[in-house]
Amino acid sequence: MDIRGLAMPLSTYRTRRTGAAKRVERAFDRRVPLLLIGCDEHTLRRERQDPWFDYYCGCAEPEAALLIDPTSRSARDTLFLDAGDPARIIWDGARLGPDERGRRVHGVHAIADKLELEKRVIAAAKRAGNRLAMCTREREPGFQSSAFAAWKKKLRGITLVNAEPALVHQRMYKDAYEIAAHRRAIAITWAGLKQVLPRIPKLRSEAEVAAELICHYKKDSYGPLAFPPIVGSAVHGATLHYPHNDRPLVKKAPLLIDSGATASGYCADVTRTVPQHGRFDDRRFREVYELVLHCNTLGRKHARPGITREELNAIAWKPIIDAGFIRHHGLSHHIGLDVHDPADYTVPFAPGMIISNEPGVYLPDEGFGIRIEDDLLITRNGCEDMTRGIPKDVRGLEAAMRG
Ligand SMILES: [Mn+2]
Repeated sequence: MDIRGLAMPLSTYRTRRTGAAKRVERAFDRRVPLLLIGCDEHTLRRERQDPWFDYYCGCAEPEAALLIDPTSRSARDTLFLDAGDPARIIWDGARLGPDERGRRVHGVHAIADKLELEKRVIAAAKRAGNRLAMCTREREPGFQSSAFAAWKKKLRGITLVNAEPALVHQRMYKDAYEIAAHRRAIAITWAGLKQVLPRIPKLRSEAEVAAELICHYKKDSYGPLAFPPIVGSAVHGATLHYPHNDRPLVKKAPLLIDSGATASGYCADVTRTVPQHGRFDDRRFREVYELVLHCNTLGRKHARPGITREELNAIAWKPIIDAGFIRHHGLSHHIGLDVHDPADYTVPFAPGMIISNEPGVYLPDEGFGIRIEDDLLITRNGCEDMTRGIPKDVRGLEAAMRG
């Protein structure tokens, strides 16, 4: 049978789990077991593996769970797999089961049947003074947060604590493998944009643009998209998270495209805004475009170790605010397995972090919105614009649209 998931070396997952156990212990002043729940079959097929679960074991099997239990004498890291129903194999394909093979493939200390999970979790929590750690968040909650809520209901007499604020300090720093995966995601994204940009004058609708992009982003591995593309023609480009992509293209109007492929689960997040006929000949649009581009340049120039997100915001948005426009969103978010990666923004930027650089001006009354979004890797001396190969100045974009 084919093994899926496990994008990183097994040693990476092991090191991450050791780091997680340490961070949880530090955060709660004692050893507390950490429980991470993998997606159920339905969510996994529709979306992707939960990023927290993926980060700590890379397991792509449905209905799995991971218990990192530093109070256990015999085995700290136990992966729980669903034995599955043999009659389903002809429908869903073979699965890795809770046996020695599953244990070896995932490089964990122990493997157990999913049916054992609740009993084992309760025993572990009891050893830790009736405490159990899981991950949850209020903004953009996702699968792990639902699991947190479900277990909170289920567990009586056990205090469920949120490990996410402690664990984000691991995910904020990307290693060489993660950076390489991010680069691949950007390369796929650019390959798609490169094909689709020159076709825009021939296409009729936002839907056609979005569908062609998705086709290119999926060609590599049929992996998930970083997020559903935002393709906003004219006034729809002024809706920050425009979800519909169903209106006709408007000749000569600006078109905002915010999209990204993934590679090994890591997300690219890139926005370009182009005139649909391929020329920046509208004076007003070009004037606002150059302003946004200037702010994007400022963001890149000042993104470096030691600067906080708020300090970078103050610098990069200033020309937009001075020109009398409104700032509707932040310049940067962390990017990783989640396109909006969970992070602690009180920590200044540091080498290994990957952040977005995305100033924008949104003018629904004038019938357009402009956002120019790059992915920056913070380096020792400043940053690397990982998306620099994707044109963003007027000449570069006009050339890209000529094909
Ligand atoms: Mn973004």
